[in-house]
Amino acid sequence: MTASSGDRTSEREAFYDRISTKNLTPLWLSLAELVTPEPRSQCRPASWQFADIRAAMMEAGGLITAKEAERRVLVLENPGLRGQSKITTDLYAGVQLVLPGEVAPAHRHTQTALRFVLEGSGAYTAVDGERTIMHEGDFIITPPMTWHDHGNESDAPIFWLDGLDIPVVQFLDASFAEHMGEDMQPITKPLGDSDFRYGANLLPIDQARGSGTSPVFNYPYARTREALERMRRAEAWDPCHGLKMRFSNPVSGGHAMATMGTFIQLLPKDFSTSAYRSTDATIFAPIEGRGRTFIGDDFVVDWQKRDVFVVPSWKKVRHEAAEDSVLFSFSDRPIQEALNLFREDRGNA
Ligand code: 1HN
Repeated sequence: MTASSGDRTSEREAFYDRISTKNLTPLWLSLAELVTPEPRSQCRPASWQFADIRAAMMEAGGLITAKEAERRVLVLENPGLRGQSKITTDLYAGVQLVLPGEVAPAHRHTQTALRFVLEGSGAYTAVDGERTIMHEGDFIITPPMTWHDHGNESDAPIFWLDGLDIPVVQFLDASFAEHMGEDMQPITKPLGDSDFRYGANLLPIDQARGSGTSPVFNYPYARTREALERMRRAEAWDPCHGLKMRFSNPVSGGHAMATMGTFIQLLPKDFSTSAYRSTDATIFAPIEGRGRTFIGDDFVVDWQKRDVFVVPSWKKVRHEAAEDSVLFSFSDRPIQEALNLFREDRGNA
């Protein structure tokens, strides 16, 4: 064999050691790992059953209050990324529980958050002076640096999936956070204000193009579900996605948030999708139905409503719906699109 860049002669080793003291290191030892022909991720396919999460959360509910914890959340850690509070290489996910009568006090931070309500109805979240009531399947956003607090005035526990761009902000060293010092922020707007102002295909006449974050902050499931139901009648099925829509910012037409793309997908009973892969590792949370998803060559998830599973970058994914199913999902797609890095492979579909 001819000498490769990685062959370690004693002369080379001595050189590497010497330059190391000057904080220098040879690229030729790491180039192949840095610039790979295809994504090579530590992120692994993984899944969580809601029954397990729920049981652990109820136990957590007996150990610490939402207020003491600030946010009573169990982090969904990717098995390939343990100890890093990541569900994918650049996204965070957790499940939050607010028990009846509890509050999660007001704070704000540069990280963007999304909520997807898994179980329960009637709790509120407040974002910059406006409350919204949370229902199962609602998708709610908390834009960067907006004050937010949650409370549950209903008589049942509420559970939701939190998705945040924490690892992105960490990578950029751009984390800022503040406590308001109050359980509840002052409410200055009526319920539904941002929805009727921005969510009715109308915009204020002098509305600027905006900041990349939607002024609508609750995308209620009732309306989303109705839209999917109307579209299914047209039978406009995509072989890779069934019927998949993205949540949009009505001001820009872009994604609802700058860093995380969010999607809702209807798969009718007995629909099987064609193999698909894309560079945006994606977190899925079914909210209706039951089915099976094949990820890569050897990972199979049997999922039902409220479970969570993750598809790493560039792993082939195929869904089979055993019943009419609706899947919420999110990924870093807006970042990849903005940087011209997003790629997908639809097979021949
Ligand atoms: C956060 O602010 C919330 O507001 C949930 O509900 C999870 C995880 C890390 C940092 C901030 C929330 C969070 C979080």
